Amino acid sequence: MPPSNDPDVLLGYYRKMLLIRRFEETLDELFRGGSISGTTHLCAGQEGVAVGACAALSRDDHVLSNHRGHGHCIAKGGDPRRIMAELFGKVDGYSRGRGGSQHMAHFPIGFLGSNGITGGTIPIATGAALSAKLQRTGRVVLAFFGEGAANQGTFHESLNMGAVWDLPVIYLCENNLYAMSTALSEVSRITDIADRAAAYGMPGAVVDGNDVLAVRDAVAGAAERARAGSGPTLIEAKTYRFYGHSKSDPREYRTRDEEAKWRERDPIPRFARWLTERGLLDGDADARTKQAVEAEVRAAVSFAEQSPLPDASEAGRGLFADGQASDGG
Ligand SMILES: Cc1ncc(C[n+]2csc(CCOP(=O)(O)OP(=O)(O)O)c2C)c(N)n1
Repeated sequence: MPPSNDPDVLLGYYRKMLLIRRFEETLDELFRGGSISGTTHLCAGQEGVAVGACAALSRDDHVLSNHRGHGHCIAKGGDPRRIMAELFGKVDGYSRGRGGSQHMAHFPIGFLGSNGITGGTIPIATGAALSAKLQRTGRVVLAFFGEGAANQGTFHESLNMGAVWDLPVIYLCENNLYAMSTALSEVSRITDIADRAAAYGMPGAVVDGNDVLAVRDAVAGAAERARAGSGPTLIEAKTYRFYGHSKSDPREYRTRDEEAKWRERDPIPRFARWLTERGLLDGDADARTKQAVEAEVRAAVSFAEQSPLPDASEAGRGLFADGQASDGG
């Protein structure tokens, strides 16, 4: 079924992108203020990819997310309160406070987990797609990963296997130009990761990652192909992260001028303009949406602050496949 262009659906994408943006900006403030420890990788600037991709999937479909995963989780239907509680290390977090930013999962919404291992999502998604195929669940699996991860050996092995077995998997590369401080141009003779699809005999497509509808439509096409039993697709979404790689990154490897140019392509105001031009959004509705989003993020922070710390006896739970493994709950 092609994606819906019902006004409420479209406004829903806008709201979700705003929610992810405010969630990430708030996290940045909380880290700077010392309320949260550890590290984090913010996805501000890349909301169009998360929301567009998840809009093309059903709740039952599976998503694998990387270290830059808060937006993926929210886009797949994750509750910002529980994501925030996980970041605070509290018991109401998706991993009961033991995983933090890079290790949360919630199986009921098809979020099979974020993953701190660069490239780690790619083989797991391939395995989940093999399971879906063998069990005939009709599910599609989507792996998010960066262009840096596309140079891991597991990228090549997994895509080859996914293609040979016609698995229902979508490999979605978020090319934000830099892997930590390394520009793609320093480590690849090609500029489009999607070109590699030809080597495995699957379709490859480049899409504007800052255009939520372009991402949605590309993923919808790939999902249809996967469900029809025709195998995987590699989609490369060109995008940009507005913050540094992680919490402490002075961004010396890129210019402020380049950053300003990408800010002009910010997926959120861009989609707001698109909605406004079609009479679907006006100033009042925009202000109301932003207020509601702000309230939702504030509520997530209060929820996380009030949630208890886990009991010390839980520290070892979910570490081993001992029957007490995490339920992804
Ligand atoms: C196997 C492995 N090697 C190295 C790292 C350190 N590391 C963390 S994020 C990152 C860069 C990932 O870049 P990319 O895949 O492009 O994603 P982005 O951060 O740009 O979203 C690296 C090298 C890691 N986490 N895992």
